Amino acid sequence: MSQHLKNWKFEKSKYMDIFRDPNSSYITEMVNDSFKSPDVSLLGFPYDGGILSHRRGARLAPDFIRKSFYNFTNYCSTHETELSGLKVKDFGNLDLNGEGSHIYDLIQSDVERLYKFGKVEIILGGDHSITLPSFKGLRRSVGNGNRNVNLVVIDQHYDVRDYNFVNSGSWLRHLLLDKNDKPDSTVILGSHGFRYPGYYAEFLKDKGVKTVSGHYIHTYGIRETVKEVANILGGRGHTYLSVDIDAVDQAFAPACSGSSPGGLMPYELLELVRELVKNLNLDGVDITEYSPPFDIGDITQKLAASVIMEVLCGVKSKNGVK
Ligand SMILES: [Mn+2]
Repeated sequence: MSQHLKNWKFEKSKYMDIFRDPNSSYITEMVNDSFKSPDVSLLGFPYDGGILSHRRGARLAPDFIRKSFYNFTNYCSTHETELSGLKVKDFGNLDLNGEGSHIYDLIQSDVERLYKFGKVEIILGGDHSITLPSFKGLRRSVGNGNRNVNLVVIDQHYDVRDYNFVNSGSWLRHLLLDKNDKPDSTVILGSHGFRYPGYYAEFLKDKGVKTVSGHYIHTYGIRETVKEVANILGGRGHTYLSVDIDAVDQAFAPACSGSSPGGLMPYELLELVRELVKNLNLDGVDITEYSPPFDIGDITQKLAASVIMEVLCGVKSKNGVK
C-alpha cells in the first residue's frame, strides 16, 4: 500500500519570531496529527503527468500552497469568522513516483481509505486529472452504492476532450463515461473565453451536464449562482467540489498551464467557494492546476491557499464548530 509521506513540515522562519504578534493565532494551532476525528483532512497529490503542454509544475503545488496556508491567522476579517476550534489533520503528500494509470489507482484508493478520518477531505493537486480518481475514491466511500454524489467543477475549461487516455483536458469525459462511478449530477461553473470547441458543449448537453458561465457569475453575482447550482442539484446528495485555479483571470492566477483573460475575479472565486461549501452537502474539495514555476510574486500561491481558507470558513460557518 502506498504511504503518505510527511515530507512537509511547518518551519518557523526567524522573521516570524521578530514579527510575531502575541495576539495572533495561526492556522498551525488548528492542525494536529493526533486528531482521531478531524473536521477536515488535508491530502496532497503531487502529480502533473496529466499536463500535455510544456507548462508543467503542478506537482510542486501542494507544498507551495502549504507555505502560504500555514502563515495565515485563523480569523477571517471579510466575514468576521473565527476559525479556532476547527480540527484539521494534515496527512502530507502521497508518495507518487513516475507516471501512468497506476498513479490514478493509488490516488483513488488513498481518497477512499482516508475519507473515514475527516468529515471533509481537502485535496491539494496536482494537475486536474487527479480529480478523476479523487472523485471515484470519494464516491465509493460516501456513495456506498446507493447515495447520490454530485460533482461541481469551477473551471475555465470543460475538460472533456476526446482522448482515449486520461489527462488534465480529458478527465471529465472519462468520468462521465464511467458506468460505475459517474456523478449523479454535474455542474461546471466559470467557463469563459475561446479555448474550447463548441463540439464539446454538445457532448456536455448530451450527458446532462449543466454549465454556468463566467458571464453569468459576473452578471448575477454569487448568491444567484449558488441558488442556481442548488436548483440544478435539486438539494440531493453529497457533493465533491473541484476547483481549477485557471477559472480566475490570468492577471490574478498567472501560474497555470492554461490560463486566459476574461476569467473570474479572485474575490468572486473565494466567495463562490465559501458559499458553495456552506450551502451544499460537501464531502470533498480539491484545488488543481496551480503551477509554482510560472508564478509572479506568489500571486497564484496565495490565491490557492486562500481557497483552502474559504473552505475552512464555509465548514466552520456551516457546522457552527465551537
Ligand atoms: Mn482548466
